[in-house]
Amino acid sequence: MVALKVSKSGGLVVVMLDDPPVNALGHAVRTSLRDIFQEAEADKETIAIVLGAEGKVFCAGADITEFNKPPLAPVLSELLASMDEFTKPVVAAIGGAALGGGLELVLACDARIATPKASFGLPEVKLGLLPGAGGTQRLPRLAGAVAALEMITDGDLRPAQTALEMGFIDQIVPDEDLLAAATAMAISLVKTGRRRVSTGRMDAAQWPAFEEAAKAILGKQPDATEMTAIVESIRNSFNLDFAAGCRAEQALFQELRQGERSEALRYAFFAERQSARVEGVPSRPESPVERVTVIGGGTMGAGIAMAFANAAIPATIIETDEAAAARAIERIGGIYDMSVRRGSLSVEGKATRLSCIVAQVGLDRASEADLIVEAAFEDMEVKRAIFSKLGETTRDGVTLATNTSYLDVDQIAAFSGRSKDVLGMHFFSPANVMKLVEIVRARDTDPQALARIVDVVKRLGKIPVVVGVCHGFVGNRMMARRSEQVDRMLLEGATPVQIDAVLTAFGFRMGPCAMSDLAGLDISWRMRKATGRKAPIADALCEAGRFGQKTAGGYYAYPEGSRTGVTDAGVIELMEQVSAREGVTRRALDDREVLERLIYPMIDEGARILHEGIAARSSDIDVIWLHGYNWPRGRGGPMFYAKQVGPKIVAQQLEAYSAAIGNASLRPFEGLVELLR
Ligand code: T1G
Repeated sequence: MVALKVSKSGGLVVVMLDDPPVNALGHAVRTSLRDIFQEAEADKETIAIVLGAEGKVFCAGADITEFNKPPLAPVLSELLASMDEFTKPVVAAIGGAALGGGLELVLACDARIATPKASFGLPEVKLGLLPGAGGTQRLPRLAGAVAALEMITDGDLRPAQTALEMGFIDQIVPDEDLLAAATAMAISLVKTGRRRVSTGRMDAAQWPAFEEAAKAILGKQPDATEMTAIVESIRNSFNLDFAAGCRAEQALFQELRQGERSEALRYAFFAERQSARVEGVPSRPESPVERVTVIGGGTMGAGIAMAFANAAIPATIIETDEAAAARAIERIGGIYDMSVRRGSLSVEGKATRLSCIVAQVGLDRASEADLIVEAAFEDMEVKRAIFSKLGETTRDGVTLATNTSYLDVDQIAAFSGRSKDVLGMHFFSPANVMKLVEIVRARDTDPQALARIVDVVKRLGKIPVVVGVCHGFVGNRMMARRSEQVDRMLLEGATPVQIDAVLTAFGFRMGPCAMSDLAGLDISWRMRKATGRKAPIADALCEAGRFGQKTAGGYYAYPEGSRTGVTDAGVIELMEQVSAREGVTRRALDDREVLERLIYPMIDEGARILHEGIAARSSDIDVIWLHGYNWPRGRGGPMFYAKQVGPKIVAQQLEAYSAAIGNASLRPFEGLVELLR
């Protein structure tokens, strides 16, 4: 039997899912399950079935790779519906994660026995879908409508104990007793008869609480089509009988499966898992990182040390003097205190993590670690002093990483005299929270050094993306193209409100003007001055002392310390003056032009980055934008979006805007269409 291990003894058939790595219910597995169930049902000697699984994951649900194609029979909903016709009980023995269709499979069984390691979830919502094999009909009938709604709309895991309290599993037993307990339950059901999830309608008494909960959830995410579908489907469990409810659920599922949003979310799921695979780099390092030293205990350094401590990897912060070292520990303590107050960390958890961090003075103390991450001031002379010292004082094979966000990593590597051990680890602020790490592969970086860093970034629970050396690497380099157009469009007549509204309507949590005000306009002003680049509007704001929230005014005004910007007539006036000075006649820009001029130049830069080999795959670029720059997940990423819009359209529009405003920098890269085909 493909992907199944089957054994028979004394009228009992034990079916073990066995399709590593996650027992996904692909076509072959579904076909085998159908065949073995039919065989067992027809076999007079068989009295009951126990369904278990090999491996740490019980079943990750439907095979997501099949969703881009029309479904092949038997589809899961049909297979599970056929189980309702059986005359013999089926008992699930769950010793790992039962997710999506995997949970729906066990809900279609007569009883569910789990171990403490088991967990349960319906994460379809994270793929822009709803459960499509009876989950929205069976779970409410077992756990109640409100509890089911919460579980299906948040898509998060529930541990076995919670599942028992919610009422959709029957028993928790130790690992070693799982099969025996499931067998005992099966035998007892042979005597008492099958237990089916009721095919009747939901108890109407639950309706008011359900409607109230549904209203709250829909209010929070009005655009998430899958949320509306989930609510509608659970509503059907009140208004339709079971079979009709399942048919309606399947129709909603197929509709969402073919939608752009789910396609983008599924793409993101696989892109995130693929980014850790790097050509020429071993998937397992010979010597994994066991302890780290972080040079600099400022905002980034402290966040980086916390990221390691949160993964129980000891971190030593190196500072220039005792006071700075004490400040670093104090800053970290303060951040953990906030988490404790918010209830996302226990007091014990804080103590454990803090015990993983020490702060010391002097670069000589750095050599104990097998990875050193430099997070000092963004100045090449500071990098030279640190890396030449580290090159002398640390042993061969210790990986030396720089957290620079734009400086030349090859040059920094040369300072150390050990360039094979040097690379970039570009964390995003706050480093203890943001999931992305852009790993910058320098000219001479040893593949083993890369393997160690890709491995340790995954152990931090973060997403590694390996990129080449260029100014701003991938993310900031593409962001620069967007910022250039922000300034240009403000010069031509757009307003900060319009630009931010267009991008938030597209799905970003914050627009570029509000984001610059939050980060501080003076940071990029300093960089422009250092590299001789101009941004007439932003430069004028900075010359007027408007650095953003920190000066109570940037693109917006922030009266009385508020953190929400309001339009400032003074800014509009200043922009009109700069336009006049620059000889630009202001005009009204429509939202489509604003959106396309914000996003298409980034896509163009992404194509250049691919062409230069700075990024290995367009999906890597998308992962960087999803996890480093809050690109809306339901849009997949800039390169994925380009494919949805059509690379030809992107190139044509860039050509058109370049001609219309006489701005050569908007001209598309000649290889764009071919590269994104
Ligand atoms: N389909 C296809 N491939 C899958 C898969 C799935 N459901 N789940 C994982 N993989 C691949 C993954 O791409 C990777 O491949 C490898 O397995 C290991 O995964 C009808 C509609 C189970 C918690 O959303 O959350 O059921 O990169 O690296 O960290 O209602 O995978 O090695 O080539 O993530 O140990 C709903 C998705 C489907 C669960 C394991 N199910 N999976 O995490 O390993 S929709 C999900 C996960 C559905 C029904 C509906 C995690 C995991 P590769 P991994 P992990």
